[in-house]
Amino acid sequence: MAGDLVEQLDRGDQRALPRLLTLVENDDPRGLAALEQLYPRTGRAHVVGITGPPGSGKSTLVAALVAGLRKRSERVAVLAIDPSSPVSGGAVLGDRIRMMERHADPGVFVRSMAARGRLGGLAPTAARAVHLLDAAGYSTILVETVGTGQDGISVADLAHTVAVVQVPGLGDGVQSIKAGQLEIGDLLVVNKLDLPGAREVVRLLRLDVAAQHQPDGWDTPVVGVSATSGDGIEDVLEAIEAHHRHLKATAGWGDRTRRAAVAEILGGVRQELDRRFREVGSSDDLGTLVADVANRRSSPEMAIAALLDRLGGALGGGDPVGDQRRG
Ligand SMILES: Nc1nc2c(ncn2[C@@H]2O[C@H](COP(=O)(O)OP(=O)(O)OP(=O)(O)O)[C@@H](O)[C@H]2O)c(=O)[nH]1
Ligand SMILES: [Mg+2]
Repeated sequence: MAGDLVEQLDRGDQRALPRLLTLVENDDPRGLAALEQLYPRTGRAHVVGITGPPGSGKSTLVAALVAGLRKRSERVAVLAIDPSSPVSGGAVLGDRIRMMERHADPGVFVRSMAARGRLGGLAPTAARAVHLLDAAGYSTILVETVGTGQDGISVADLAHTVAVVQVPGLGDGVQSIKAGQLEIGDLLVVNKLDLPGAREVVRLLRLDVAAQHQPDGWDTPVVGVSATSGDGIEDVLEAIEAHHRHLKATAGWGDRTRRAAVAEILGGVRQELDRRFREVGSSDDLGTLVADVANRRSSPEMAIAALLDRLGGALGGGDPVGDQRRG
């Protein structure tokens, strides 16, 4: 079945894509088998993360960027992770794209994904989704995510280029920007430029950026935009493209690609370890171990070692030596 879907995708039939994404999101082995086939031909798409506080206008911005990229004949896919936080009352991204009548455009694909509470953070499920979109031939993949900084979730682990969206009225200008948020930005986008105070945020951020040391020779641009009116959208697109060119002209592209691979591999290991740990943790074995520790028949350290032993065996795909002995 996964093979059929891959074939379908190869023929350019995009109907396979939502189904493959669902399989991958559910950690279905058929989805993973399809990815196994598709992975060698991925790595071409430019992955752009759009992150920022709830209600800062990320979805509005993404919709405007999609329109701009389509004018440049780019095929664009959008992955919205944990879209539309209840706090902001922001519209679901799909609605915004539909409002722009892009739903009938085969050059645009939009998908929402819930990542919250998933083991291993943003990677690896989101990374797998990105690979599928890449394999489907989308040249730009926009990933919208609320930058909470919790759960080790970082879009910087996924994207070649990260745009951090800021808005006026968050309090004391630059001071209000969450620590760690600014640093991951390859470009800083001040949205809602039509609102009072926005130009002041641009000015302060520029001062801030100028004071920072840029080790890779990239000068982080600060771009003001009004996503609703479209004012400044071209500047954002140009900054994204300039960063793309910069990465390609330097070691940046390879560095970012390796960084994403590390996050995906380690996230995957953590996810699998967690899953197996839960299996062991809910088994009768654990009850026996707990009883032994409680009765002082065995020490907690011995129980820990016994559990780790079982996990290690499980990860190694069973115990080949033991199997041989038994077989
Ligand atoms: N004045 C003004 N309002 C804007 C602008 N861009 C977006 N908004 C409004 O801000 C609100 C939130 O916009 P969204 O695009 O949903 O924001 P978001 O960051 O995607 O929100 P979440 O996904 O819920 O975190 C909406 O009411 C938008 O209309 C802008 O440039 N100017
Ligand atoms: Mg949104």
